[in-house]
Amino acid sequence: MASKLSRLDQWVEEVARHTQPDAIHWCDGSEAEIAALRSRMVEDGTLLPLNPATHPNCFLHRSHPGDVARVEHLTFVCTRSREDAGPNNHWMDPAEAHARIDALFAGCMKGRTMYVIPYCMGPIDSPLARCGVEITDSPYVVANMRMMTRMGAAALARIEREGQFVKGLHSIGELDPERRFIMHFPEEGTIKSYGSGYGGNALLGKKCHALRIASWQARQEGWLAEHMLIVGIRNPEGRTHYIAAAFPSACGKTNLAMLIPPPAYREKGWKVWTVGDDICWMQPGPDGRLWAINPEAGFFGVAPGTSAATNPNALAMLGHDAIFTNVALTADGQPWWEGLDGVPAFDWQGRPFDPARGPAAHPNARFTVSARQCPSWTPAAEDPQGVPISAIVFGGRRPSLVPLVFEARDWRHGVLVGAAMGSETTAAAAGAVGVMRRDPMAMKPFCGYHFGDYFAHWLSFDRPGLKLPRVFHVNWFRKGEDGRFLWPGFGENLRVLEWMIRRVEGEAGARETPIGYLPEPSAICVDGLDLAPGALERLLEVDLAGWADEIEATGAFLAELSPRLPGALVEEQARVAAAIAAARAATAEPVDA
Ligand code: SAT
Ligand code: MN
Repeated sequence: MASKLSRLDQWVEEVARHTQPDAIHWCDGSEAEIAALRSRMVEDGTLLPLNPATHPNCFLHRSHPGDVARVEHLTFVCTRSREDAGPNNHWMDPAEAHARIDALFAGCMKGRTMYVIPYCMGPIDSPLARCGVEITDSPYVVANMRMMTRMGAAALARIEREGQFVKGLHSIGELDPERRFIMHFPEEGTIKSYGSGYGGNALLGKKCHALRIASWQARQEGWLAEHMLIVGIRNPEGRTHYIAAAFPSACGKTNLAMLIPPPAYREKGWKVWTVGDDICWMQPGPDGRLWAINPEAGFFGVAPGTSAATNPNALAMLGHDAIFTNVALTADGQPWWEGLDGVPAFDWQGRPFDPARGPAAHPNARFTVSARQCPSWTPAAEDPQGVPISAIVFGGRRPSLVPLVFEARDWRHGVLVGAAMGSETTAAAAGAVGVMRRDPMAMKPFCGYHFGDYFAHWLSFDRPGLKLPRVFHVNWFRKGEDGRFLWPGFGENLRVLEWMIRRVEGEAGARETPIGYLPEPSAICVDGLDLAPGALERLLEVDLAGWADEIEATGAFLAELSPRLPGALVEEQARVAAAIAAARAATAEPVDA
């Protein structure tokens, strides 16, 4: 009988025959290996060494200027039945998709080395973790995967033991946007990505495996693969609560995950631990709670805006052993982006900086760094059983209407709140920025199957024996009439998390409204905070007329998922709509006195 590993060997051979690399390199994850790769990339200009005095072992990578973000219009979910991919995905028939992308792969690695990267998503001994193998012709991808996943010999050993892995084939091709596809075959556990070297398109362990393929597997196997950070918060009583929070790309997940408590909170003994900043896999444990791991081992964060004021932990972890992509450069070879002190000498394309050409760093410039370099990193991130989740938080960029925080009535309402999420678009994906779009659970670009089935899967957790987390919604991005943010955000967000934790512990009261439970303004501690007069009241008001429109829009959006939209969600939308209508009727001025 063929050994389990031979399935991998066979596939590697097959790919090599098709792509015709000059050499094949199996990555072991060793220091020697990365050192050799780095020197080669420095030699050919793929990496530029940064100032070794200020940033030892740090490098700058300048991507092709047309390859700076995820490309959703070229990203496909290729299921046998079109319906299974849902209206939330671009779909192509699997046979056609294979044929089209295989044609691009033919001979594409001639003159290049083909790297075989065995990796594990999650702590190497965790039953919640899953393995994959990425084949790529990009040494930059290898260097990034080495930080973002548990890559190399240990992962290969697990794959050998289990005989199971997700197959990911990647080539930068010609970096031609006309010859670019990111294809997913969830039924085969396969990913094929051609023509881009950018993070989410090329580091296949991340969005392609850990979200699109994993969400599909999670549904079959009864767990959840979510676009969520995981943060641990220890209160002064010494109890640590883990919170999982879903926000769209570039909406502050990394900042929230690495939050530093305001001084008064620090003095009282509050402490924040970072488990993950982007992806969360969770499943019910023997005690009925949801237990979560961060499948990643590093951070691929947005650089612009990261500063000593917004995220000191991130800044501290970026002083050594990091890769920067599309940031600007100071005259003395330090990485630079908007939000940092100092002045850039060169923009992200290496041209002398000219403000007339726009920002110096690309708005989606990124850093890649091992999670262990973060000062708030916790060894709990390596716990094979994961961490228990006390609360799930949804949020987006909503300049108006949506309050600073509210809590869902129950799980079913929480699923509706997540399904109704909306946010203004950001530079993390190609296309217009600042346009409001529905982004349920921040999974619009990442759910590997029909949203209707996805919501049904979420609802299926509402069953006897499970002790589900409370569900909240936050909005750090509410603006006043003057266009300025009403809430300071960043470290001050702990004030809102404190209310959530007190709710979880059964200590905080709440005001019941048609959209859920809200804190009274007095329940949010604002000591030491310089809020505009009346700002907190505005942040916590429920504009019933606005919400009547919002819940109607939610209903219309959900209706597009029929007939796969679960009836329970339809009922829940109707329940909230009726509650809003009743509250409006009760508060309305009598028409004739
Ligand atoms: O480019 S990634 O998808 O890896 C980052 C993001 O957009 O969240
Ligand atoms: Mn993300």
